[in-house]
Amino acid sequence: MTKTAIALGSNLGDRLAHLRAAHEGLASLGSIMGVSSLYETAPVGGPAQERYLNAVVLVDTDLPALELLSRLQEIERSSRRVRGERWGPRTLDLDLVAWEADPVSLPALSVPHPRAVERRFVLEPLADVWPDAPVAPGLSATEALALVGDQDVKRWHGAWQSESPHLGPAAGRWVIAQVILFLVWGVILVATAGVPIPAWRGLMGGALSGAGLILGAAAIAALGAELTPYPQPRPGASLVATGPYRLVRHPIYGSIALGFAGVAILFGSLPSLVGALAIAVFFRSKSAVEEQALAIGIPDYPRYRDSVRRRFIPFLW
Ligand code: A4P
Ligand code: MG
Repeated sequence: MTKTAIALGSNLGDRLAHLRAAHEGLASLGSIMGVSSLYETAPVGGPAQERYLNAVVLVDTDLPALELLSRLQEIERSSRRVRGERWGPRTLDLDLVAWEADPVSLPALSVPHPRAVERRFVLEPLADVWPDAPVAPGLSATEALALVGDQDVKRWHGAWQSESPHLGPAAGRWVIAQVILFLVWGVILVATAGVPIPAWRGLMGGALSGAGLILGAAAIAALGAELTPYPQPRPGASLVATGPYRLVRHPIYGSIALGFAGVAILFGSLPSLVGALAIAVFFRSKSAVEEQALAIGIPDYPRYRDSVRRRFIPFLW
């Protein structure tokens, strides 16, 4: 049995589904000894292309080297991999990056993979599951990792083979930051509210908060069971592409920002109005993070996002 690290990469089609299919295929080559976290990575080399999902799977296998390579290529073909431009986009790439055996350098196969040592998208997941993996003579994955620069590599939490990748502890931090922001906003409002309320402020503030309320209620109704307490999709969630706003959580954020602005106007509090603007900016950042998770778990999401530009408040933002 030879412990062997296989690097998985995909940046075409349903990337996560391709990686999951590869994981299943690899299980037929021996026994799976470890599965790294999932990483979303900027493309390295080749033409301008979409971001990759990368991971590493450790397999203990009896297969001879070239037989193993051809089985990997067979798995790539079952994900309809088409070999075009070098380093071009691909549904699935399986590279043999390192093993617990002598290095080989054949025309069709070099192990360790000659470029593994300079690529964070290989080394980070590899170090997750096999920190001592030999990636070059006398160099382990962890040592090589300390030498490579800060390439754009983002780690996702969760067992990607079966569950939706998620933000991990960062999700909770976003929620806590939001609660604190709301509380601070409330304190500022109480401290600076102006009464009595003249009619124009009542009308304008009331109309804005009312619009926020309607927008929020419609968005919650449209999301139904897909509404999440945390900024990440539910396992097995599907894209909500119907209903009045046809959007994910953004109309709820838009409605809260609108509502807060309305209340600030109602009570004539300029600081709270500025606070409502800050809340809008906060929601924009939070939703950008959420969209990254959605783009992994729901492959239709990026196309959908490009087709719906004003996702927070229809016609406005
Ligand atoms: N080959 C030789 N050694 C190996 C090995 N250790 N494992 C030969 C697998 N194959 C090996 O590979 C070309 C030939 O390499 C194979 O026929 C095999 O005999 P390929 O998969 O047909 O083509 P390729 O993958 O485009 O070429 P190459 O040079 O292997 O590309 P790389 O180095 O694999 O890079 N950016 C990000 N963020 N994430 C990625 O996953 N992947 C690449 C591909 C580029 N940029 C990327 C990513
Ligand atoms: Mg390859």
